[in-house]
Amino acid sequence: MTAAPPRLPDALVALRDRIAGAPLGLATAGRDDAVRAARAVTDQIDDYLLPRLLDLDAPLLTVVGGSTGAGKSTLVNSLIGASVTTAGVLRPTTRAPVLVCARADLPAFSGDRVLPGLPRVTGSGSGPGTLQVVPRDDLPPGLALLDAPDVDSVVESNRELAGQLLAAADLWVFVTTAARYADAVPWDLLRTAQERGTALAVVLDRVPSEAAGEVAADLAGMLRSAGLAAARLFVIEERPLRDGRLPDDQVAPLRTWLHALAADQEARAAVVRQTLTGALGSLEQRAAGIAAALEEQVAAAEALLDSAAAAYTTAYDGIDEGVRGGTLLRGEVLARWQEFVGTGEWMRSLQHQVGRLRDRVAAALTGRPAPAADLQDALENSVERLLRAEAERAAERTVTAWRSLPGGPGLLSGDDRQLEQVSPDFPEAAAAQVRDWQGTVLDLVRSEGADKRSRARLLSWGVNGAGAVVMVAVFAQTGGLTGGEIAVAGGTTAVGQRVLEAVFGDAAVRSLAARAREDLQARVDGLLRYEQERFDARVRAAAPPREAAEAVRAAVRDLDAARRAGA
Ligand SMILES: Nc1nc2c(ncn2[C@@H]2O[C@H](COP(=O)(O)OP(=O)(O)OP(=O)(O)O)[C@@H](O)[C@H]2O)c(=O)[nH]1
Ligand SMILES: [Mg+2]
Repeated sequence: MTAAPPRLPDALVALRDRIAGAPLGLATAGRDDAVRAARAVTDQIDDYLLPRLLDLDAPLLTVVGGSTGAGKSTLVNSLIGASVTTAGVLRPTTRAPVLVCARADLPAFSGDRVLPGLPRVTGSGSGPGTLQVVPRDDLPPGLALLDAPDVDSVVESNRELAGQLLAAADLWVFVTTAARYADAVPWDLLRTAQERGTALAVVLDRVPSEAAGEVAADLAGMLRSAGLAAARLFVIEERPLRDGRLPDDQVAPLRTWLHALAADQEARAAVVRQTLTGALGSLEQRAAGIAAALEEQVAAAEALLDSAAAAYTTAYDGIDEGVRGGTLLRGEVLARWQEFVGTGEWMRSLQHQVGRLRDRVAAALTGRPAPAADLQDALENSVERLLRAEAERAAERTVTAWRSLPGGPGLLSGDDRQLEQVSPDFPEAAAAQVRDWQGTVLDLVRSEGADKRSRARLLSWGVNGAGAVVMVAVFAQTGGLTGGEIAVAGGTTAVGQRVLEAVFGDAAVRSLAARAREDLQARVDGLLRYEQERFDARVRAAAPPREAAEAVRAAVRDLDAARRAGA
């Protein structure tokens, strides 16, 4: 048995929460559109759909919207017959919307039933971000008029607010003028109205009387080709204003139409149903667009994470190769090693005389502790340098890759210089890890030498010296050196191994070196993970979770089920 479909309001709340909760933080190609769409959907659910569904009989909210300076405020004042909203010569004049309703309808609009994000103010002087509510006895109950800011404003917040208000309308009264009825932005909104089936009336304002017929016919033709033939068209001719208001004969037809709508409960309900059905129906496609953008973000996030992971895996491999391949034994380390066991010549001549060599090493270790410490220091520096160089290269590679990946540049902006380097505490952390590793190696040597026979030898050699030899053995596991270095380092390996084998036996040496290498690998892994995490964290903070798109789609399916169950 399947669960009962959710109630429509619950399904809407769930969809709203899914969409609002999904971050679209990566600057992918579809991001800006998706952010706008997400905002529009969540706003329309809160501002219009939920309040309307919860009270189907609430007064009709008629939003007067349209081009900048088209005369929207003048029209509202003229319809009421009083100056309830400010008209003016400066653009834009209307920044905070003004809602005019019958006194009896005041409770329907004074709370946060519709447009809950806009705090209500009464009286004049309302600032941006508020909704001024004006009760009037001369407006019939059942109908409210909202004077909106300009849809094509130079002020972005005005444009956004105008769009939000239109989405909250039961009925749009769209005001344009003879001069600008073909402008692009208003037509984008009219197309939206068509797509959503919003109830619509169009006012062609400020028409020179001699051109009224021609312009009205042209606009009517445009409305027809846009699929908006059902929209009522009202033509208002350009006349001198009286008290800032239009002559009554020009506004009478629109006023009569609106008042008739207010008086006819069935007609009003039909308008509500039309807009409501259209808005609900539009959600599926709008949400699908958002889900696609979420998927695009998830894919982009994966590519970004993959490129960071690849760069740091390369670093890990590079370090491992450096550790096993003997490259660490060059230069300073090699010099200290030779100092540690004696001269290179001595080493070569004694390669096959392990017993004597052991004695010699023992003497060196007990008599001169300094070379063991020097060798350890040299090893430490050399390992640190390798770690740092590889970590730095990984950071550079990641930054370079991100520059050309979708969403990448946005994550780098600001401090990519710093990201291109190792993190500030890396050198210290790496040094600490290498030192700790050396400590671990010494512990391994100590515990390996726990049986009586080896302990005696070990004690005569000193743990530090034996540890240093294990470390050298770790670094010379597979050789891999070229040219003249082979002889020296090969000898080094041989000597290192033989010295140790003489103490512990060869199986023990192999296992010691293997464990020492594993321990170092784990430390390197930890260090690099920390470095990589700087990149991963940015992606995680910006990108939606993998399941976000499916969650939106599931919410749409639930909404669909709720609509069908309610129908
Ligand atoms: N002569 C004449 N002037 C008009 C008419 N309609 C509006 N105006 C003037 O045009 C200017 C703009 O009118 P508003 O009503 O403020 O226009 P609006 O569409 O509300 O403007 P915004 O709120 O800025 O988008 C004002 O100075 C009005 O007095 C008209 O029909 N005839
Ligand atoms: Mg205005």
